[in-house]
Amino acid sequence: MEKYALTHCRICNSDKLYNFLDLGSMPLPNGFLRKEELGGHEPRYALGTTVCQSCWLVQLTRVVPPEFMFSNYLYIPSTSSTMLEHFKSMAHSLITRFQLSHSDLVMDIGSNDGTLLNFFRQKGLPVLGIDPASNLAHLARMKGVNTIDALFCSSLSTELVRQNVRPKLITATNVVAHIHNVHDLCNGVSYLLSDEGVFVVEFPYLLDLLEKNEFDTIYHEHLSYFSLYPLVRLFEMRGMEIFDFVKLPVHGGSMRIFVAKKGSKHTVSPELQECLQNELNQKINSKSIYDDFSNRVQTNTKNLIECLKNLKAEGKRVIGYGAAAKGNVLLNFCKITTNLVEYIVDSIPYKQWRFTPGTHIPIYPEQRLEEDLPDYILLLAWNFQEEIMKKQAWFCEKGGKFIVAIPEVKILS
Ligand code: JHZ
Repeated sequence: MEKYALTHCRICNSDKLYNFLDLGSMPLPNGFLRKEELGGHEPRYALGTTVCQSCWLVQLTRVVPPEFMFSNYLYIPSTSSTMLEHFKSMAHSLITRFQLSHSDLVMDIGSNDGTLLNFFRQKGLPVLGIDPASNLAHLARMKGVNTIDALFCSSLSTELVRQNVRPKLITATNVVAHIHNVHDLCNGVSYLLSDEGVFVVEFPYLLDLLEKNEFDTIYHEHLSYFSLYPLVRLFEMRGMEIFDFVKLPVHGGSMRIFVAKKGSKHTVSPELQECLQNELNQKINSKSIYDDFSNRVQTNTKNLIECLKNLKAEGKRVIGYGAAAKGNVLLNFCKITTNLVEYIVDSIPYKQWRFTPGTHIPIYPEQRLEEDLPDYILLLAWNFQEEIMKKQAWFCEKGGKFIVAIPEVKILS
């Protein structure tokens, strides 16, 4: 058996898996390297996608153990004003919608540096974060956000209940896709949650990923790519139900779902059925939607390589913006190294002065751009296009141009 191979769907256990886009083998996309690590061995892991032909959950064909990826994690959403605003409005709208009071505990799974919980804390609510990355848990505690550094699982939940921890609200933003045993997650949440409590989950939405060719968001950390259809089945299997959802613009198109224990007071939104029907109308339950996506990805990436090669031939200088994990997928898949992109600028101090995994492109602070003035910027963090282009408006004023590769190659000035 191939190492880490997925043999059965993680939701419905079916073995009827249909493989579609194969991105080859590449290093972990958050595996940034220090200069002294450059000559060393860099482990690579296969990256392929498959869809379950029973519940239609899209998932990776291999499951890299979480401890390889999350014990010292470099992803911090709070460095972006878009995400800060997003988390602030999320906290405030949840407090209002569920009439949370000062005695209601809010728990966040995958709490990162505590940014989301801090907005609840500032409104006087007790909070508890759970995150396996001890570097991030430390940052959260410095903000006053009580955090346990551990992977969330049902045994942790049993321990917390023993200590009388009963959250009224549990949040999980961009983390459920990281979890292999989603049944254990649901068991843990259901056991912990107070009877009328709500579990709020945010994830990049599969239909957006497919429609907008966001193939670079497919990487080892993201084991699942959710639509509502398989999630309804998952929660039903665990005695819970989705009662509402909201579509969100973040991360290229996301979905926020509201989940409660079956039989709770929360009424199911009539729009839920419409959304499920729309997913079926879009044919998420057919092989063709996945094959078409795969073909578009091959064409678009070929176009990007050609565009960069042409610019190079014209003597133009191209750099990258945002050493995002997704950017590393794009660079590795297209085999773009310093031959086509000289360096990358990024605002996160942890990433600066390191090198991109696999492609070994150096990463510098954003200020480098002002001192250097290249001709083109390849926008690797395309999900922050508006924020970045606004911040660097001077670059276009001086004649510089941006290249975006998703949904398809375009030059912006
Ligand atoms: P960003 C993460 O993916 C990881 P990534 C994770 N696995 C997940 O699920 C998804 O998000 C949703 C930089 N930047 O946030 C910062 C600037 O330099 O899209 C980041 O390195 N200047 C949890 O890694 C990168 O861009 C700026 O002004 O793909 C963006 O990475 C801004 C706004 C960002 O996540």
